[in-house]
Amino acid sequence: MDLKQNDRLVTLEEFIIQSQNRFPGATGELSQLLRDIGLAAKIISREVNKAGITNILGNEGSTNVHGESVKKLDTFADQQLISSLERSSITCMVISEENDGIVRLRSSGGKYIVYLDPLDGSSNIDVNVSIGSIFSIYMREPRFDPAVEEKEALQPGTRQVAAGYVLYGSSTTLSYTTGLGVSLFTLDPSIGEFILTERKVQIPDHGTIYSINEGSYNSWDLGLKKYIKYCQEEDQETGRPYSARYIGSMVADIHRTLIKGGIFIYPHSKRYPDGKLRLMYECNPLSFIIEQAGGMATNGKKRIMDIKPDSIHQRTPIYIGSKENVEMVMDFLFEYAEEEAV
Ligand code: AHM
Ligand code: MG
Repeated sequence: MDLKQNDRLVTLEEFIIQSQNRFPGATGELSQLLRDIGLAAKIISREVNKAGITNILGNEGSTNVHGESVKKLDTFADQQLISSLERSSITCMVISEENDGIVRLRSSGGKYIVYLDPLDGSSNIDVNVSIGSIFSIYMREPRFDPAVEEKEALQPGTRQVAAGYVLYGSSTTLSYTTGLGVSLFTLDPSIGEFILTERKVQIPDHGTIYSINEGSYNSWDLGLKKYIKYCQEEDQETGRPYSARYIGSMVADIHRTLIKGGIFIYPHSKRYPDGKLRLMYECNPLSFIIEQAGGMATNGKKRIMDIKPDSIHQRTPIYIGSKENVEMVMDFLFEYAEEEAV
């Protein structure tokens, strides 16, 4: 880990400015946007850490657009991120898990569109388990009229200009990419700064952890059932049986996968025919991160970031992680799809 540069710590702000300086024509707007998200993340981190001692835990009493109960912290995180983005006038539209339609910001001339999952894994808040925030950034296409429309936000993941996540765990970490590798920062609460912990994170090509909610086993496709059995069989050469780890907060499960390797799967099932996780503010940004670190992400048939979105809240199955593990599960899905079809 390259914690220090010239023997001193590098903050998120410095790192963003240094990165921007490598591109002489850069306007600095994307850098500002990333700094705005960094600031909101620090405020959310503070609230998450004191959630147990203030009265912020528990249901707010409403349900979000997907019929799930909204926790107070979800709303808090949503508002912090949106107001932080509003301040610098470079974002025209926000799409967030907590809001049904698009949120038009006052700066309708801003050239960025931001997708947010303000507090992912929120069912884990009450039990003091890691949760996170996810963001995904696109540019507006110049051909559109000044009035911001939802259809402008329906861009495939390959068009993301930046994406990242903040994990509120035993420490708070922030990872982001602008397409030039993944950088990882850790919040030092004593000085209130995110400090660079790794400049170019690489996911191992092969990992020995699989991560899936096995409660839905009976409604999986045959290929997936066979793959999970394969993970559980003994084989010294490939390190099997693999370990099973499932936190139930996608950000936390992906962070572990990024660092240790392995595979995270949320497939389609009887309960979730299109998968549970959202394409635009969960799967695309985390796929961008994993791909930039050398991993892979598919929906079982095609690359996640190549999916052309039909709606801002659409769901997708996802198979994501170390290249060799994802390729292996794809082989199983392909082989047994034929058998199931017969
Ligand atoms: P959320 O955005 O409402 O928190 O839901 C998404 C979460 C993911 O973080 C996690 O991977 C998944 O739901 C867990 O779902 P399940 O409880 O069905 O395993
Ligand atoms: Mg979520």
